[in-house]
Amino acid sequence: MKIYFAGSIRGGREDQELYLEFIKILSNFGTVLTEHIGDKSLSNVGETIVSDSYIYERDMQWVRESDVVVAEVSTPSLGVGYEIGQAQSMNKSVLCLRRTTAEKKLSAMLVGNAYIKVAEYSTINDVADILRKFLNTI
Ligand code: 6IA
Repeated sequence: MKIYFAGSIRGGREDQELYLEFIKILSNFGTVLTEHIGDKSLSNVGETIVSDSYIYERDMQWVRESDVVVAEVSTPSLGVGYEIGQAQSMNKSVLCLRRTTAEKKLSAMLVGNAYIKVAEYSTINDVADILRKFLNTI
């Protein structure tokens, strides 16, 4: 299974260590195409060696190739929101995960969207359970 994991970059890197945990769990279910999301050295400026258009084309190709898109949405990110919308238009399965303690309320574009599954979690053990249940249905 090819998994596209989406998490905030320019939206803010506060949850970078959490993304790393997600990627570790997701790797048990298949190939995570976007391992860089958990990379500590990737700042909120993003990858500096490659151009924005290279990143855009590459990431959209990975969304096309993926079987499922899993997004951590606690830190609001325009890029993550865009990827989720594109994934929906490509008929991909989409799961969004949000910490119960996240500061901002999640956008109605996701919460009010019947196509997208949104799950809340408190601990990383909850994440493992939610992912197992969701990915085993794909
Ligand atoms: O708006 P954001 O930067 O928070 O968007 C984050 C999402 O878009 C992630 O899920 C990534 O898949 C994708 N993305 C956005 N920017 C990048 C990036 N570098 N490197 C990898 N993936 C990205 C940013 C810019 C750089 C050339 C300076």
